[in-house]
Amino acid sequence: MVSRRDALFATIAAAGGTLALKQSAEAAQRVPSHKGWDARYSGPEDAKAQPPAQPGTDYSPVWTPNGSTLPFTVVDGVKVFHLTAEEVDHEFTPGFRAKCWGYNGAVHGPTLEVAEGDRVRIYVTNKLPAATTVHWHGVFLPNGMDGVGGLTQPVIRPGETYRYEWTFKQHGTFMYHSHHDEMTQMALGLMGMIVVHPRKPSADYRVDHDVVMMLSEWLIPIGASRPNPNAMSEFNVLTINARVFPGTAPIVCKQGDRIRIRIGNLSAMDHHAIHLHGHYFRVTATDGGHVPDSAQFPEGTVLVSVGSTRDIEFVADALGDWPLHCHMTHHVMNQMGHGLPNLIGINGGPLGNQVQKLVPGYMDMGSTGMDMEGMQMQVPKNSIPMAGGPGQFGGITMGGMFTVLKVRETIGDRTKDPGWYKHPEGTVARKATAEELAKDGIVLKKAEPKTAEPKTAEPKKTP
Ligand SMILES: [Cu+2]
Repeated sequence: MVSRRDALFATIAAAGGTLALKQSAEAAQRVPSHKGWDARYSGPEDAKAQPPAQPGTDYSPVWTPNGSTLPFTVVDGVKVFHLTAEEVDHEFTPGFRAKCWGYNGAVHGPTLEVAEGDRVRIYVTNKLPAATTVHWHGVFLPNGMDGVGGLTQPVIRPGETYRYEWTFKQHGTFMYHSHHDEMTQMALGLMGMIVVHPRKPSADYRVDHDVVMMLSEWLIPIGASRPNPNAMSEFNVLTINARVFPGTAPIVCKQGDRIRIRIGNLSAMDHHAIHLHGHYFRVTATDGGHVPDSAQFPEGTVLVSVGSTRDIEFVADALGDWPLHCHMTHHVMNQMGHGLPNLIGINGGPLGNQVQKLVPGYMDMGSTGMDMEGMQMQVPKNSIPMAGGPGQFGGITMGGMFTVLKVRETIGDRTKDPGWYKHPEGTVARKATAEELAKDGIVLKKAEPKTAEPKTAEPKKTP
């Protein structure tokens, strides 16, 4: 049966004239090899554009924490988008900004959200001082739309506007990024996420909260106003959607919600092991498509390697404030956690000032680790302390690639922070009392007084 909308669209497409021709030319560029390999894959042979899918009606829109979704207009049945590459004064967390490169005034660019079968036309305007291109990472499209400077198109020079056009033939989580002077341009932030919804969502695709996360990394020397794109290691700003904790918006959900988090990684050099507390999840899709149900297995940590995406899904069944973070410990530290001299075991005490003269960068807190017991450390202008921010029980000693999954019995707006979890009486770890220790037979040894001479083992006699 042909719906009124389909008929309307067919009329518009016919009036457009060249669209059908363009699409048959595109379809001829790829053989339908995937059909039958994955039943969910609709395949590029279904190249015919469908009526533009509408958010809220044809799909449930995703949410990009600390970001936004790219708006579109519809012209003759084609969704028209406009990206402008430009310099952006970007805030990583309150008190810490840098001049980066982004799209439409944002770092990273807004999420490009469409549905399978959508015909899109994307204009890219270059307001950067250098030539650029946009590559649509993971997306099946005509070779000449792939956005690789020099290989598939001329570069977009400063001041120029280029036009990309194709029909989305697959669904899933993908990314877009500059594919010209990648080392510089991606290090400065030129990237964003692409979400393509299935045209006919089956029941198992239903989620209550569909969250988008781009992982990336930067080297921004303390006090510097721009990221250093020449870095190959020693990245000191590790971000989720270009924000560091405590500047990362929490993921808020109602107990029992089915959650999907679409994670993409366009870091320069590092993979990220994203770990979720209090829950397990399944990897349901990669940038190569849906993982068949029979191939999914439960996980607590997913490795998102550079240049890949992973969709994870789980039921948020446990109330509380649960960390979601990279498990590489240097990736949950901010600027000042890197490159410090090792002072573990050194008792600075009143000598701190003298040590400071001898050891550049010395700060007293280095001698037992990085915990500041929630104290706000004095930091240089436009920089962030090495670790996180205040929590309800003191300082949170993690920053960087860290956010919080907040599961509540009742919620309002999923995009608003509900504050810290109110723990039921008797469910929080606390200091043990002497009576409790005695009752459970725990005997604490008194610390032995320190001797001047360290004890050395008797040398073994050789027979
Ligand atoms: Cu990491």
